[in-house]
Amino acid sequence: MNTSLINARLVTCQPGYEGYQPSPLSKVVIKDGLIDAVGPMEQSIEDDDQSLSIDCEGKLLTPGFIDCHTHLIFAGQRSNEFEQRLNGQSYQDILNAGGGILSTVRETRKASHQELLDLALPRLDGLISSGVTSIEVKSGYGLTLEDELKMLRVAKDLSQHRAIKVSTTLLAAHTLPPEYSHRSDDYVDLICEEIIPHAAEHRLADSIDVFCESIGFNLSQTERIFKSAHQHGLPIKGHTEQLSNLGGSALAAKYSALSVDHIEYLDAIGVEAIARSGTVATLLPGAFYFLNEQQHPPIELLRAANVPMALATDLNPGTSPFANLLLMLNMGCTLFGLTPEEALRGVTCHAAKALGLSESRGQIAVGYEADFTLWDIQSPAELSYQFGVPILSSRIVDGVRIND
Ligand code: DI6
Ligand code: FE
Repeated sequence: MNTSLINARLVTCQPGYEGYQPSPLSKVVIKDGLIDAVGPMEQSIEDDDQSLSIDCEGKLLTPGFIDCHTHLIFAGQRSNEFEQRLNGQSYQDILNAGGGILSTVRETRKASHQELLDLALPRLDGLISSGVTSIEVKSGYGLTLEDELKMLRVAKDLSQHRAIKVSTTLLAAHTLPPEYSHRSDDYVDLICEEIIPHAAEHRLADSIDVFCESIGFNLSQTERIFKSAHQHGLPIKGHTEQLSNLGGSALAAKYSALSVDHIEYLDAIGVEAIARSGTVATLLPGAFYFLNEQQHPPIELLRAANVPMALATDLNPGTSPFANLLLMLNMGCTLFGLTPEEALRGVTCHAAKALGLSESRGQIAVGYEADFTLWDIQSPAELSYQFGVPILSSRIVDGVRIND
């Protein structure tokens, strides 16, 4: 049976001016979970007589929101470090003293699959309440073969419990685990020779990520991991230029990265490199805000080079404990100077591209997956403008209306 969404004002997020202008009252016909036809209400669109109709009552319908960068799976919390930072210690000091990412690694290693799932679901519900229908989830708090795969399995399991589509990313190269202290190349061997092959073989990862930073992995280690990813048929992403400019983004571009993320310290050469490779620039204003960073990502250069910009929560316990994608639209505009249109594209069409899904998600267009978010607002700028007002009307995933 078909489903029709009727009386919807569409913001399609297709390329071009029209993609941001709300349409007159329209109808979307859905067949087998895909968009089959789109047109104004008065135009007769061929659809099945038995079609089920969902009346959108003149509300605004966007593509389902996509949070393309999260670290949703972890145990414990780090409010103590938040206090330490406010008492004068830096994020790097805390990591060097064995805290930071490593304190979450200790907690996550101890937790079972079920415990990690139970901890993740309330956070996922936060994202869902901000209109999200697809998420990316990274590993990176296990740092052993077994614990990294455990995290990826929990991520895959989320869609058994909520109406959510999940892309998984292996981030074994998040930080050096204590057992490899002073042996970082040996840990990179483990990643390349065991963890990536296993994750690929068991289809647990859709992409491979590296934290390329002085407190993470250097350029030659990052390149080895990118090469191994490609050998196993997996695309790459990078946490690059977050705290300094190492050239990780240009390296990622050389390996046709889907996205480079954070990129506050990205320079003109890096922008040129990612523009050539068609890599998405993923902006993470939650981490910038929470760490009280001063260095802004090079928005003007990215615009001038026509680099697609995505926007995501980076939801994690250390640098962005925020389970709400609408907050990132507001922060993207207020902190980084994005326009509300750029912010909206950042969580729809460009977020889809950052996951390698630009042909199937992130736009309201024939042939695309029937994932939508229905909003009780008049203009799309309201998505970036207000925060905390309950504007979500409902989500539709694969053509099915979800009552969250
Ligand atoms: N950059 C970040 O902001 C997060 N990971 C990364 O590579 C931080 C993760 C954490 O502090 O737990
Ligand atoms: Fe991150």
